Amino acid sequence: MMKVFIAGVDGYLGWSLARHLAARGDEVSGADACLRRSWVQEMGSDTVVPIASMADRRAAFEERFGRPLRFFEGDLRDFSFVRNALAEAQPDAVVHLGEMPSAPYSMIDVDHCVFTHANNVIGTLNVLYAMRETCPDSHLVKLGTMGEYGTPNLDIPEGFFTVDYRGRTETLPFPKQAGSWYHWTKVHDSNNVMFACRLWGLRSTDIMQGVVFGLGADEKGDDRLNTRYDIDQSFGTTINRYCAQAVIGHPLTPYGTGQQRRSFLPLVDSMQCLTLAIDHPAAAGEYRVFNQFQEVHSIMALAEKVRQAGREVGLEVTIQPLENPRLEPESHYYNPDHQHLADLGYQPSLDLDTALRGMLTDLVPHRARIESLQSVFVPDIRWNQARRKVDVRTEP
Ligand code: USQ
Repeated sequence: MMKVFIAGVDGYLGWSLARHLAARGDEVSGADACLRRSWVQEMGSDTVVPIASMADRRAAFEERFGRPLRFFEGDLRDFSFVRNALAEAQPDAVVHLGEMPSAPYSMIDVDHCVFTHANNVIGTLNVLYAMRETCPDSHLVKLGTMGEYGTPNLDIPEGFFTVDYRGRTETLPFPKQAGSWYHWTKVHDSNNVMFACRLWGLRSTDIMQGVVFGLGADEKGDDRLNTRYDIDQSFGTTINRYCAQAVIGHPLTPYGTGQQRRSFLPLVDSMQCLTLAIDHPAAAGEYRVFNQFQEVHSIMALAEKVRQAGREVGLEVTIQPLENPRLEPESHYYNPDHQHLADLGYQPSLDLDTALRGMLTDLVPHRARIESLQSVFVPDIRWNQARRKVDVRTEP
């Protein structure tokens, strides 16, 4: 039995992980300001799979797992809040998922860019200082992103590579070339976490995770335990949007030529991998990096896969590429390593085609709700346009 503290326990990944760990007998605590709910509303959207209030989630959690989820409601930007929560929880592992996770949201205007930086970078610094003060031997599992690397014209190692330069050799962090203000906050976090490990002997695993997809419905059918599922341009990831589009007959929306390549993994495998990291902590003072994904695909190839999966479950799916609202290379080399998690025993739990058919089937009961939200399928946040929209949400 481990004691695990999840920062961001109300989110898509955080709530799934709380359930996953409790089901195997871990003692779970967590913090959240529940801001994700407001950000998605700000996008004019809502979770397609309805989720319960945190109070109802906790009641259902205790009924199911026979022990409470110890919940700390508050903001990671408030250092004394973080310190007090960790001092009380005394976790073996801190899983930090408590960040603003959307590239498009961070690109809306100066307010959203600055908010994303303050929220993510300051929150992480507070977690690091609070761990040093209250639980310095605890293992920090920090959620980074594959997007930290960008799409260099080189193979991408797991965090570090060895360079020969002017007759000397050194192992160095792989250069980061993030593609949005959000992705840069993760780079800044990585640097800060790496430095804290060196400075104070903290132990940390920095997870470079690919794009996650899938529904996190409760397997025993208690709706209060469901995880959210977003489909808007900021918080809905590609495959989740494609599958929702497919079930209502909306054309799939690859951006531009669709030749952008990304790494992907299902939500259940994200849980499997985070658990492997928790169960195999880094050594004291060690900062290590795991690239966490199952497979690499182009955005257009994925659209074709969703079309094929749709055909197999009786859905007529069309594809209508949209002008790319983002500034990103559409034709590029992409070959990231992912050996560390495999070495710890990660085995993909299902193949992509099976996963897609399952998602389409599971989304059919939510058709009416997707139809009512379908205006969010058309993106209007443009990377290269400066505009100011001042209602950034900083309160729940
Ligand atoms: N895309 C489309 N059509 C859509 C939505 C997206 O073509 O309807 C394209 C984007 O232009 C991009 C790619 O799909 O080329 C991925 O976009 P995404 O929205 O699925 O994912 P991204 O913005 O990269 O961010 C997501 C998560 C983020 C995480 C990241 C992992 O929101 O939290 O860090 O995936 S990674 O992509 O590896 O950086």
